[in-house]
Amino acid sequence: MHKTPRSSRLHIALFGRRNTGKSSLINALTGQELAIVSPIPGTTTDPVYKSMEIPGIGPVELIDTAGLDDVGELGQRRIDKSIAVLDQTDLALLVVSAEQGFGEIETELLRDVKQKKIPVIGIINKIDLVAEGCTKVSHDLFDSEICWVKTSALTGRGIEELVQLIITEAPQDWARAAIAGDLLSSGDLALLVTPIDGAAPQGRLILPQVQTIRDLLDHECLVLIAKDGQLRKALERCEQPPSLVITDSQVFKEVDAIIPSHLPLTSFSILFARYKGDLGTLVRGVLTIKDLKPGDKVLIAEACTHHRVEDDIGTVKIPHWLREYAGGELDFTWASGGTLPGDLQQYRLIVHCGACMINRRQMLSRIIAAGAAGVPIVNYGVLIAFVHGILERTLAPFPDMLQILKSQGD
Ligand SMILES: Nc1nc2c(ncn2[C@@H]2O[C@H](COP(=O)(O)OP(=O)(O)OP(=O)(O)O)[C@@H](O)[C@H]2O)c(=O)[nH]1
Ligand code: SF4
Ligand SMILES: [Mg+2]
Repeated sequence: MHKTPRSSRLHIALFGRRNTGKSSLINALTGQELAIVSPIPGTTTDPVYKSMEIPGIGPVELIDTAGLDDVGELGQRRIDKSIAVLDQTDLALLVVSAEQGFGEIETELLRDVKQKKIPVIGIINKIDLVAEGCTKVSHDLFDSEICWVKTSALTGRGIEELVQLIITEAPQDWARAAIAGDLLSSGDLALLVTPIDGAAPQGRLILPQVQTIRDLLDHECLVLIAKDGQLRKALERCEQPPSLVITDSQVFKEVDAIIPSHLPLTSFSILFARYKGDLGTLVRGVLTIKDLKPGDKVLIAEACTHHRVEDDIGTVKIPHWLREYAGGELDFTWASGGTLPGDLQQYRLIVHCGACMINRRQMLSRIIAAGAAGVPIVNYGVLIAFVHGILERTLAPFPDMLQILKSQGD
């Protein structure tokens, strides 16, 4: 098992003149002091790659580059290297300083970016240094085809908006991230455990199982599928142990007891929490359940109005589990449909459904909205794993996530 490979990460590269704040923006986006920042123009001299989780987006590769207005022979070599980064860029961020403005250098970069069909976001940084409405970036720019955002890497202004734009402007194929195939290599065997009980639909597997199988096949993996009752037999049949076992959460306890502890085991619901959202944020969110107190407001948000069954997960099971953690009654609000309510700040926790009817970008937008309101968010899949005490093992294939669990003292 390994971290999200570089190739599966969204590659976001920052371009612009020296001293516009490219490195500072990397630090502001990640909330960490990763890139070297200084007032001396030309601090970044070579492309610098940082593998990062951006809260709300997930795994990305951020590429810092040297300024496009560097001078001299050495400077030109640096510019050439910066421009070469375009060939591996999924999304370009063009940074201009609000004090300095837009010129030939930026026009040229936009021409290259357009030619290569790379989506681009324009950033007017250092907005804190100029009076409102008084940037040197001329107004006709805003009529251009690209989106612009005003930021201050120093004060954090506009960073949230920038994250939203990254999500909406990122190329479509990035939105179709892998479900499980990126965790394995070509030819690896995945063992899938799919209980078929009275609740299973007639004559077919459920959609997340079908999608996982397709994803594994697309990644040239081998797939063995067994009902929980036949798991031991399936293991005996394997000449070499499977590289990953994926089970329905309902039978996790039984599967956990059978699958040796050195074999990676996860659940469909965890894989889908990652596929549909930002697993790191959801894991951080679930850990706040332990701090719930009686009377806290909890929003249970479902993305569609589906048919409710007896013992419904959103209206019965989850409220019951959360009351147990809080040690008393909670103040629940249920919301369903296209948008989240506008007044999120009032909630102590947001619990979101599995999001099967909305796409990754829509779910990420909701995660960002929760983050902007300062409210932890978790989804059904991660919450179920947590309350059943299986979160740690289901996260084992994702070392970054285990790190989050450890750092939050779980
Ligand atoms: N006031 C203000 N200063 C900023 C902002 N962003 C960056 N700076 C400052 O501008 C200077 C240059 O920032 P860097 O992040 O190193 O700029 P860069 O574009 O990476 O520069 P090079 O690596 O030289 O190309 C530093 O002194 C930063 O503290 C901002 O939004 N507002
Ligand atoms: S998990 Fe799917 S079916 Fe259930 S509420 Fe969410 S979007 Fe609708
Ligand atoms: Mg720099």
